[in-house]
Amino acid sequence: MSDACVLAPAVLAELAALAEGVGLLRLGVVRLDHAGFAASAAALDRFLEHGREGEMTFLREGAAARKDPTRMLPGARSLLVAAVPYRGESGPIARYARTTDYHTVLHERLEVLEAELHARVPGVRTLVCVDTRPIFERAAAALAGLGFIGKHGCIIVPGLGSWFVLGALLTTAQWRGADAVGEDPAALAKARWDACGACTRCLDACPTAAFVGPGELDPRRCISYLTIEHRGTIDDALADGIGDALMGCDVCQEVCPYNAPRDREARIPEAAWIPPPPGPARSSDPWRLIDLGNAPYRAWAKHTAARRVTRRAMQRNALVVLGNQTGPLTAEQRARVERIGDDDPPVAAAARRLLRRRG
Ligand code: B12
Ligand code: SF4
Ligand code: SF4
Repeated sequence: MSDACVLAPAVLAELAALAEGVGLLRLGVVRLDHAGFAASAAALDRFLEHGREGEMTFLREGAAARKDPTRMLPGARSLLVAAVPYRGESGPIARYARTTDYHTVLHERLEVLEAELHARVPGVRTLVCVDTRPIFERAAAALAGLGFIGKHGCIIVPGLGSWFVLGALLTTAQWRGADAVGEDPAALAKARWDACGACTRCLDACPTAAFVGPGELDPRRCISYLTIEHRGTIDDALADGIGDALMGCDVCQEVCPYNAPRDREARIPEAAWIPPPPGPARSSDPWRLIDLGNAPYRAWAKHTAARRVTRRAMQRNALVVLGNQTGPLTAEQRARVERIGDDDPPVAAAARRLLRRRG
C-alpha cells in the first residue's frame, strides 16, 4: 500500500466540516479490521441460521461481502459513515418514506464527500454505499462513534435521536487516528444499548412482538418488513397488529425517550434535512390505494422510497388497513372491494379478510 493512501485525523476533521455543510452529519470513520465487526458477523450468522431474512434474499446473498468488504472494493480498509436526518409527524406511511427517496439524496451527498476525499488522498479508491451494497452500516456507525445501537436496533445519536438514515463511503485509505470506540469489551458494550439503561419501551410497544430480545429483531414479524419487503399473504394474526400502517413502521422509535427532546430540530442545520418529494402531496387514504392503476401508482410512488413497494403489495397493505378499521362497508365500498378479483392471491386474501370483517 502506498503511503499516499492514508487518512489522517486532520483530513478527517476537514472532511467532517465539509460533510456537515452538505448535510452529512457526524461524519466518522472506522477501520474494517476493528474487532467490533466480529459481533456483527456473529449476529448476522445467527440471523441467517434462523431464516430471519424471510424474502430478503439479498441479506443471505451479500453475507460474505458484508464480512469482507474487499470483495466489493479490493484493498478496502476503512468506512466513512454519516447520518442524514428526516422529519415529519407520525402517520400510516413511515416518516422516512414520505421524504424524497433517501437513496438518491444520500448518493448525491456522498459523491461530494467522495470527490473531497479524492482531492485530499491521492490514489484512494472508494465505493458509495447506501443500503444497496452489503455493509454493516449500523455497526459501522456505532464503531465510528456516531452514536450507539438502541434496543430497537437503530442507531441513536444522543441529542439527535434516531430519525436519520445512514450513508457510507468504503475506502482504501488507512485510518491513522485513534479508534472512536475501543476494542475492549467495556468499550464495545457501550456501542450497544448500554445507554438505554433499564428502559424497554421499544420492545414493549412493538405491535407485532417482533423483538426476540434487545437489538434482535425477527423481521418476519416486523410491520416494516411485512409492508415493504414481503410479497406474499400477510397472516391474519400479524395483519391485526399492522393497524393503520401502509408502509413501514415508526412505533419503536416513537416511544424512545431519545427522540423526545423538542429542541432536536433546532440542532440540525436546515439544509441537512431530506427534502419532501417534488410534486403534489401523496394521499395516504387507503381507499385511494386499493385500486390504483399502474401509471397512477407509479406517479404516487415516484421520487420516494415507496418505489420499493410494488403496486400489488401496496394494494394488499391498503386492504389490510381497511380490514383493521371498524364499521360496516357501504354498498359502494363493498362493490369496489369485490371488483378487485383474485388473480393476485395475497391481494385477494386481504380483500376476503376485509369483507369478512366489515362486509
Ligand atoms: C434489511 C433491513 C431492514 C429489515 C430488517 C431489519 C433488521 N433489524 O434486521 C426491515 C425491513 C425490517 C427494516 C426495518 C427498518 N429499517 Co432497515 N434496514 C435494513 C438493512 C438494509 C440491513 C439490516 C441488516 O443487516 N439486518 C440484519 C441484522 C442481523 O442486522 P442488524 O439488525 O442491523 O443488527 C446488527 C447490529 O445489531 C450489530 N451488532 C450486533 N451485536 C453487536 C455488538 C457490537 C459491539 C456492535 C458494534 C454491533 C453489533 O450486528 C448486526 C449485523 O450488522 C439496513 C441497511 C444496512 N445495509 O445495514 C437498513 C437500516 C438498518 N434500516 C433503517 C431504517 C430507518 C429502518 C426502519 C426505521 C424503517 C421504517 N420506518 O419502517 C425500520 C426499523 C426496524 C428496526 N427496529 O430495526 C436504517 C436505520 C437507521 C438508524 N438510525 O439506525 C438503515 C441503516 C438504512 C439506512 N441506510 O439508514 N430494515
Ligand atoms: S418497526 Fe414497528 S413492527 Fe418493526 S420492530 Fe419496530 S415497532 Fe415492531
Ligand atoms: S426506547 Fe428505551 S430501550 Fe428502546 S432504544 Fe430507546 S432508550 Fe433504548
